[in-house]
Amino acid sequence: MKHERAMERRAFLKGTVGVASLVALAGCDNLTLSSWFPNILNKTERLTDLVQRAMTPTNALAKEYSDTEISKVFPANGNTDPGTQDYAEMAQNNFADWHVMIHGLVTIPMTCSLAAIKEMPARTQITRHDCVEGWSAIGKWTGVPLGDLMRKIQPLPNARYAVFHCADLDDDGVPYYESMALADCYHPQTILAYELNGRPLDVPHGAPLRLRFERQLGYKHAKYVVRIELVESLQGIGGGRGGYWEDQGYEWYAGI
Ligand SMILES: Nc1nc2c(c(=O)[nH]1)N[C@H]1C(S)=C(S)[C@@H](COP(=O)(O)O)O[C@H]1N2
Ligand SMILES: [Mo]
Repeated sequence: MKHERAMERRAFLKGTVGVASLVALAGCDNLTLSSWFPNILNKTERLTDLVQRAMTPTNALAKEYSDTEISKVFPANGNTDPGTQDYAEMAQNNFADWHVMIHGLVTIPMTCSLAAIKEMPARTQITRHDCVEGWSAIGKWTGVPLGDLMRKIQPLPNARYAVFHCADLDDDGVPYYESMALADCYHPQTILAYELNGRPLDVPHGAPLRLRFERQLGYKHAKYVVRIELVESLQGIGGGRGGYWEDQGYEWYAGI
């Protein structure tokens, strides 16, 4: 029995840890492919991923709506334009130069161009957004499931949170950021969205890439995402409470 289990386990590991995970993603550059890399491609990473998914606190889906229920107007809230020279230039150029960097406690850090993100299999969902300021709106979001990106970069066993760094700053120059538990990255409705209602995201709604973290309040849905950092602890990042609004007293867990 024990032996059989071991065999099964080996077969399982063989099946899931393949050369495939080494193949670079078109439009994405691996930031490091050093000599230690092949060692790291071992059972642990892959199992961590599977365990993370199995442990996802609640895998329940947020309610999805029909096309006819989409709000006529989807308000824009918070920062509605990063307003930096850098951002303005990228917007001018249709965000052709936009990249998102995924790094930190990962096996394969990488940067992906917007075009590369758009070439990956997409998910579309019509969901309701709830802002603590007292408004809700239903919108149709299209983007790449964050779990798919996680399976490419392969979190290290000690990664516990994903931190989303944004391109916008407040009037005091404090950058917007947010974070989620690693397990929530694998929720099927957690996507890096690039379309709202069938059109590329506009600047007020977070162009060109914003997080959709369904089942959580509006402020968790980071807009203008430029960098995703996997960390073990949220201490030392921003004000240390896991997000721009959390640093000002909002709850980190904003489940609805
Ligand atoms: N980068 C960034 N993300 C952000 C904000 C922001 O100011 N900057 N505001 C948050 C808040 S409070 C809400 S309700 C939603 C608003 O998204 P929308 O402008 O697409 O409606 O974005 C969230 N994400
Ligand atoms: Mo909000």
